[in-house]
Amino acid sequence: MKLKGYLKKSFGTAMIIFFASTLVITASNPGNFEGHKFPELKYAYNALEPYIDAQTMEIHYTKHHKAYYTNFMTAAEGTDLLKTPLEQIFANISKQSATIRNNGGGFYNHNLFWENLTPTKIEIPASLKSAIEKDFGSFDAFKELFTKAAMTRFGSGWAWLSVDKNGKLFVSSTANQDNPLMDVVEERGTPVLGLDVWEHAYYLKYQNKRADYVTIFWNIIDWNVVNDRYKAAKK
Ligand code: MN3
Repeated sequence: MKLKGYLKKSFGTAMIIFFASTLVITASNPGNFEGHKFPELKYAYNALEPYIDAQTMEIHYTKHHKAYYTNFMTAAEGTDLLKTPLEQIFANISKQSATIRNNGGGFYNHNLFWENLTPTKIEIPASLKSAIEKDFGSFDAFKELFTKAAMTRFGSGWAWLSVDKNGKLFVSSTANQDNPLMDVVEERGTPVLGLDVWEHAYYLKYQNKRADYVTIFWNIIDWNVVNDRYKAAKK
């Protein structure tokens, strides 16, 4: 009896220590963040042809995106930013330099953009489709709004589909490399789909015809990725 009671007590103590240490680990490692990594592309440079040509993809990924990443890492060197997920940095981006804002934004936005794209046609999951229909009236109304956001962004920037703090979907556009996670933009939320409307994203194939590039975008969206992000943002 005595031994049994002792074992029971020490098991309880062990469990308390176990849970306490789990809590400490969780608190110091939000989302198990392991540092800022330059992502691998999940498809070949020519995989999105004829919609996006191989040369544009290669330059965009190896030159533009890589430069944002490198410049961000250089500016972040020796600071806590190296240990902070981009989402958290963006929430207080107004307190950071323009270098961190532009390059951290460029690094994150392109990560999201490549993940959004697919060489294989993917139908939109029914649950996401009905969420879009509920929040915009119809899928075509959403498409029209998104196209307008992409077309009317003056100069360089992005068009977004995001989830606001009430779980509602909305369309917006941001300048330069800003995004809806930043505390400096008007309409804030969690982006689930983004379109790069900088000229470097389309100029080689489409020249000045941004409208043609926005039109082909609908053929190469990975709706499963968008749906996963939507579900995560709603939690
Ligand atoms: Mn770009």
